[in-house]
Amino acid sequence: MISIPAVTKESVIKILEEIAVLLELSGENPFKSRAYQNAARNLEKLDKDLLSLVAENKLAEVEGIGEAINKKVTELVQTGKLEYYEALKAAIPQGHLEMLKIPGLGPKKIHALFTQLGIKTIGELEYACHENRLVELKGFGKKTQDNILAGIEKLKLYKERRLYAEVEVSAQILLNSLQENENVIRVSIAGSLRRCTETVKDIDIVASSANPAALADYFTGLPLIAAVSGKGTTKVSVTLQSGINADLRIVHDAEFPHALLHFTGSKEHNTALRGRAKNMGLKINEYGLWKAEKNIVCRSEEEIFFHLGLKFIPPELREDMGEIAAAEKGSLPVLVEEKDIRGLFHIHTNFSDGAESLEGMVQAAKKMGYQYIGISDHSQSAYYAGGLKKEDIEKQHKLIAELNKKHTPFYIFRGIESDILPDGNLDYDDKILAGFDFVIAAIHGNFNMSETEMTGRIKNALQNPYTTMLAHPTGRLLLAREPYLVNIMEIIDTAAQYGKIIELNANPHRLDLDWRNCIYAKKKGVKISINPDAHHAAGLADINWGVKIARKGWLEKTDCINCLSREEVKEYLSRKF
Ligand code: DGT
Ligand code: CA
Repeated sequence: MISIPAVTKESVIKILEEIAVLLELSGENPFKSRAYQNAARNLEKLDKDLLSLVAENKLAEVEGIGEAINKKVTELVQTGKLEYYEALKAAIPQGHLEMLKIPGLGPKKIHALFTQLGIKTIGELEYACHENRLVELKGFGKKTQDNILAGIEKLKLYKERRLYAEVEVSAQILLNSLQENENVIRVSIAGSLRRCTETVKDIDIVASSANPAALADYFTGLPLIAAVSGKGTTKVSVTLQSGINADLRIVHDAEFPHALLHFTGSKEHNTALRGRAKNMGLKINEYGLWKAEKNIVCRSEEEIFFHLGLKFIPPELREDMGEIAAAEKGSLPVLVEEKDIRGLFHIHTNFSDGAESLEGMVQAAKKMGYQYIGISDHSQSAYYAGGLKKEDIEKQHKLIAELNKKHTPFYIFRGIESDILPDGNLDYDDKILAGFDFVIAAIHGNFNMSETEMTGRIKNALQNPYTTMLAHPTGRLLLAREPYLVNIMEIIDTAAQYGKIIELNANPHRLDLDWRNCIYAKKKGVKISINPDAHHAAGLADINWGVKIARKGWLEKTDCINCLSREEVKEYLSRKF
């Protein structure tokens, strides 16, 4: 019997989207590519089972699925393969697929570079830029050439780092395996991962052991590990199958707290601690703490901080951003925890580009123990994401009223993620805006503005009486897209002046508002909403990454709007109009 690989709706959508890009890369008629994008979007919204539709030969009845695409999806579902896709992929130079990762370089431009200059790899492209070949090229110019060069530089930098969420999962697996081993006395994650930075270079682990050689053998033999680049009794360096590098430091148990403090960092925090120790007549390093050559025994990090006259500083705060002064005064924040979160705003449903029904999202949030959610599908200008028209809003509000009755005391707030138009206006007239419990204002297009223009545009939106909060304030996609030009301090000041909330988008690709600016927002009294921006039920769990970054941004539960109870949120939102 031939076994057919399992095909899911998600994998079909992904392949259709890839075909759309491959068609553009091969210079095909743009309509053809758009047809595949449309089909993918319509399948995303489909609330029927795709595999049954194919089995019943009813797929062509779905909007946006023409005869050609029907045939291809059917082939894919029935055989687990698609000849057309395989052939397209094989015909595209590998380098063109890699070039797609250069910020600001799309498939159309890559095709043009190929036909006009024969460029097949990033290296050739970089060379062509240095030779100024793009300046005179149709559709390019000096500015585009500069942007592409800057993009290549970013890509090189991006390659060295990974998203926190991606690395954390592997690190936990390593940690669990080490905790199980009899040669380990104490073990902890260290480095940027322990400090919860939004991107990390590698995994740092510190362990104490009475038998370092046996521990090194055990570690290098773990199934996750693909290659060993260094193996001694104090340090083992490996590369995981996913390409992530990991360092394990092995120390005597008496050194453990000192090594952990040192390898947690940050470097700046360590330097500041060392300076403080020196002023107190102490010496500190990764092996211990001394006063006039006499070793001071510390069994934990708490005890090291104690001898330095400091309260314990949570690892997230160790960035030399004022934490040492606060620890001295005893004024460190009581950081927000995931259990403090009472409800979630910024949730999409299949009314716009979400994959789940409204009730599906309600059930998922209830199961996670939340008291309420705030639904915010896209607004009308976001046609690419199925933005809501007036009739859709009425329909959604009717459904919310029914579900609120059915699921009492759980509560659904009626919201919208309104595009901020280029002039700073929201995407509906005041009469429609007045019908929502909350409005999230968001930039989704027209990114290429000057800093003054973009800042003015967002400030306009914040001054709108119907705006409740600002979504992903810089628009960055970590390691993929730089933020648009915006004066974030001015935005925070304006939010403070008009009593508006700023989102901390919890999607691990965004984590925007940046934690460094959370510190400033808190100082200004601006409330933060930690929002999952979920497009499917599993996306609600992204709240976890948002809480980590909120902690790193010094936020306490009183700073976060979604730590309020259902009744408090009702009261808060009703005050606004
Ligand atoms: P990453 O890996 O770039 O995401 O960030 P970290 O902080 O994990 O950096 P990494 O892996 O180079 O080093 C881990 C820790 O070791 C770092 O946070 C502090 C400590 N460390 C490393 N190099 C130095 C140094 O030159 N001076 C001091 N004081 N500490 C250092
Ligand atoms: Ca590191």
